[in-house]
Amino acid sequence: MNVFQVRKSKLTDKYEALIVRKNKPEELGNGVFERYEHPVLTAQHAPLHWKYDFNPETNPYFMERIGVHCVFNPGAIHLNGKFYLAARVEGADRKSFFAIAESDNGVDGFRFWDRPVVMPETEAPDVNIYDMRLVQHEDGWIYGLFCTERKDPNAPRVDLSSAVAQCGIARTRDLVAWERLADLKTGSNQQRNVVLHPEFVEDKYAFYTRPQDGFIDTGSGGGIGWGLSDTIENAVIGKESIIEERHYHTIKEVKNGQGPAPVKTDKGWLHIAHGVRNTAAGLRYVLYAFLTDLNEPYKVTHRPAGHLLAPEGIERVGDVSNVVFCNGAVSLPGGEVYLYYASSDTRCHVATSTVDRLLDYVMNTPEDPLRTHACVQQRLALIERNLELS
Ligand code: M1P
Repeated sequence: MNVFQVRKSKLTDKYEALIVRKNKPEELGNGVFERYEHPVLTAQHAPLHWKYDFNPETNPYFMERIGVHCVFNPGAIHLNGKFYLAARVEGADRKSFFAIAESDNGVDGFRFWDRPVVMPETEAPDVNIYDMRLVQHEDGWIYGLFCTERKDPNAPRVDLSSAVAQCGIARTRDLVAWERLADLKTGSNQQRNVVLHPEFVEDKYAFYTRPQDGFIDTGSGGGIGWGLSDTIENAVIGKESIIEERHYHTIKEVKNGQGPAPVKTDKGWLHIAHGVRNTAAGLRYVLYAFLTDLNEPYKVTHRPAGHLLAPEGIERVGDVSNVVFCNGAVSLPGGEVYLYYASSDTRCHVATSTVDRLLDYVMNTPEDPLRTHACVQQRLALIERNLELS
């Protein structure tokens, strides 16, 4: 066999072994959720035919022609008995695109479809698109809301980093054919982490937003926002109110953002979000949870202190280290919940739990009293109760 044949055959075997690899839950977690031994999607899950030229005449060394750098921040949905992730695939050229990976059980066996998503452009073409939130809306469509990024036209000529981020909207019935709608209009210069609420509120489409002054800094954008729009085809939010604020010396002091669309439970809407704090080593992203009222989803009813899930072990290392980020979750009719999160802008993981356990967590974890002395009192109360029992 020549180089081409040997390399192609070995790489194909390695790829297949990765796809069929089983994934085991951790033995003893924290009781709230289980992490899993392996990531569910990585750059190595990108099919070989996305990267290599399969023609021995034009690629005698079986070299990668168009590399895939990382696979992260997936949207998630459960359809017809299968789990689908709309992953953010970043090419070696730094452009992100969406691609659908499918699994029967949601924890392993994720395999990308043969072709990535072809997302139509608007009249102002996106330079980059990422972080899709998939939502099955009660109007019957599946929506994908994502960040659309274009170069900032007002940046000085020498500044080739500044961008304008806004919310792109597309809809589909099958995750294959996508209809692009107009980008969301709000009063904010920049938007990221915009999520469609799955039900109408006051007969309107409802959005969680994250207004920000600059591309990175939220500035006066004080947290997770909320707004309504009469239509989805040309969605416009007139009044945007902050419903979940960031706060000094907490896990969300620098910024926060809604994760996937919230899960409906009989106690309220269960939200997973990310919170960002500053450290000497840079920004640290963790996941946290909160509950909002069933009829008024913009009213937070329970706010457990601190993080739900923080980067651990290998999760702490990657392209943007010390980051966990979640924009996809699946909740099944039996109450099982699958949280898809990415670590360090590099790979995708799953954590499993149930609606009951997550509700117990959000409703019975005390709120952050925001001062050390009060935190010690809170912990002492637990200690005293436990000592009496032992
Ligand atoms: O690099 C961490 C994350 O940064 C951004 O999130 P946010 O707008 O909340 O800071 C996004 O670019 C996200 O994709 C990325 O994972």
